[in-house]
Amino acid sequence: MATSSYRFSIGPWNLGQGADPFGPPVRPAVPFDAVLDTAVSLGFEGIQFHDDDAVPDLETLTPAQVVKQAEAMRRKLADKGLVAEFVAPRLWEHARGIDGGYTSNDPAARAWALERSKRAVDVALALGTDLIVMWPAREGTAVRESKNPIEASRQMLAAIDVILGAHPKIRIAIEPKPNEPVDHAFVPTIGHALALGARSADPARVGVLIESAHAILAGLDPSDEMGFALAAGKLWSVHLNDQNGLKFDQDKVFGAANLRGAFDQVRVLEAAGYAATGAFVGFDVKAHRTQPADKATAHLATSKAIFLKLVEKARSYPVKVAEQCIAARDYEALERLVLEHLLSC
Ligand code: GLO
Ligand code: MG
Repeated sequence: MATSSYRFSIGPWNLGQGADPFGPPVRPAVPFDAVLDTAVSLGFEGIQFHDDDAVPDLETLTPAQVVKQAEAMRRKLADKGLVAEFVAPRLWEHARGIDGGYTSNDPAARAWALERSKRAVDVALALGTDLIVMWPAREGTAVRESKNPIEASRQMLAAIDVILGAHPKIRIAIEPKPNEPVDHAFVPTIGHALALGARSADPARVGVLIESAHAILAGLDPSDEMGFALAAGKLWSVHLNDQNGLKFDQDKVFGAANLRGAFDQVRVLEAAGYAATGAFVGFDVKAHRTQPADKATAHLATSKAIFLKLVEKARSYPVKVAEQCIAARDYEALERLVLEHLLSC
């Protein structure tokens, strides 16, 4: 299988303006059409959407108007040879989602979150995708005693069922993250996500999106998280990136902090035949604040180039020698084999 058989995707937030909690934007906003052109020029076929990336101001529109605008977006994508990968209801930026959506302590906010998620389903279908990504950003607490975790778990499950109920074809990929913006999130790992999915009204339609950095922030190995989901046939998308230990979510270039860890992720995707499933490889990376606008796409190009080099490394891995090391239980020799393979040209 050619390395090019992987399908790559990006979201408009991966072309950000460089703001961080201590400084304002330093680059002009990238117009949506320029996002699409960048995707095409870098060889990305899929576009990831928040619901309001696809239909700006969707809160002010009727459901019919929302669908009409999403259909127009689908035509715009098709004109450029692009497709929509998924739609994520962006509950965390709206004022009503300040305390979370599905798990807010305000019943009116909870009702809003469910309605907004149903609109996101409309947007997804009109864009031609059946995949909803659920990143439960503010579904958690900063003050632990402010929410009841038993009730919150039930509310998360009920939200999944509402989204599944919105259309018989719709699938949900839960993207767990243990913290940020909240201190403790209610669905922090892939295990939690799959357990919720298994209890949903239609487990076959609930899977996961694994982001490397989110697994690392949970103290877990991303390739093992992927392996767990792949064994269950539930890895429906990935956000590859990197993360230097336990701190704020860095969204570094894939492989930038731990090249061996990146290799292990590619290896497990290769072993499972991920490319053949048709699922996308996304890079949830952001350009450093220091980058000027004309160099603020390099993080995407580099992530993709490193991924493809690691695919070659996975395919040229000396499997027979590795098997001999394993059979002899000589894991020191295996360690050296892996390191030398990564260093070889
Ligand atoms: C943030 C998340 C975020 C999501 C995106 C799609 O940490 O990774 O980028 O992936 O909003 O829901
Ligand atoms: Mg992500």
